[in-house]
Amino acid sequence: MDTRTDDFYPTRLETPMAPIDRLDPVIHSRGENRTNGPLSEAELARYERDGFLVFNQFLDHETVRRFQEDLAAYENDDRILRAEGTITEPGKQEIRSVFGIHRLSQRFDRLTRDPRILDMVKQILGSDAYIHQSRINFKPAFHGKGFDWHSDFETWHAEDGMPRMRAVSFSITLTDNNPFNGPLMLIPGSHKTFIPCVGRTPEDNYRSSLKKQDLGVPSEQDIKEMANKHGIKAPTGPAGSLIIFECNTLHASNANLSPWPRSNLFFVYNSTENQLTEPFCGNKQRPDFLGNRSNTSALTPVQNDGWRQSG
Ligand code: 6CS
Ligand code: FE
Repeated sequence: MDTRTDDFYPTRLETPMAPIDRLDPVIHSRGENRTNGPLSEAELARYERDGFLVFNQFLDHETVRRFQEDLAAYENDDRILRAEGTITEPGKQEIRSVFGIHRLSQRFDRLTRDPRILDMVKQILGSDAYIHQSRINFKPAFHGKGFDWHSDFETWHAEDGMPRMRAVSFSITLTDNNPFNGPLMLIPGSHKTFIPCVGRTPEDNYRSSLKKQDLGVPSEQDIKEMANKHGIKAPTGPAGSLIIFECNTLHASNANLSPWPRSNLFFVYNSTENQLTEPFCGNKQRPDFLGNRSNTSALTPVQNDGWRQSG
């Protein structure tokens, strides 16, 4: 297949290609839109430099407890277990991820539209936004598997036709994340480089990639160079913490051999000015629960009283 002329981030190639510099801003808002928002200039500068930000205890204990109850109920809920977006661990019946969670639960849907979250999203993306993808990743105690190194943008570009780097993930921890239960690892500064990956994408790749990703993973050499240059960070903290990370930040997580489960919630916001096109890998579009195309108008805020820790 010929490379499209509007493809600024070529990937899934037959032969290796050198990493390329990011072409898009990291913070898309300017002037007053940049300064008038919940994120301070110091936080914005850190996000620009590292490609992520961490706020411990973003949600209050009571809210976290209610979400945890919802998660526990999902594990025995036939509607969830049979849902298209529910992915089980390789070779097991244990839940690994539930995609499209904001469509399954009103509580999660309201959280995606929390005014403070939306104000931060606007400050980062410089426009209105909609949910490109939402999910819960469960990592059960003792046998939860890990996630290989990748940039989410690489997949969303190749497999969903997301044209530019103008999306951001908000991850809220619903259990404590500690050094032993497979917390998210990130390479600070990696968001400034796009690493083209080798390998043609088979149709319906997601059926295997969501259990274990083989395509769209940078070479070990590329990861090593990035990590030697920038180091690796694995933020830990209590349940209810928030990690905001840029769509091109390289990340991974280890298996959970600890006796403590780890569950994190992810909402991916895409700019309304960065609507999906046809997938750049040339395949058919992925289902809506992975790359939402059916509801892409600007999210409107809803007040969630008592949802947040003060400060
Ligand atoms: O295919 C996707 O969209 C998903 N895959 C990975 C490994 N991370 C981002 C996203 O949830
Ligand atoms: Fe990811």
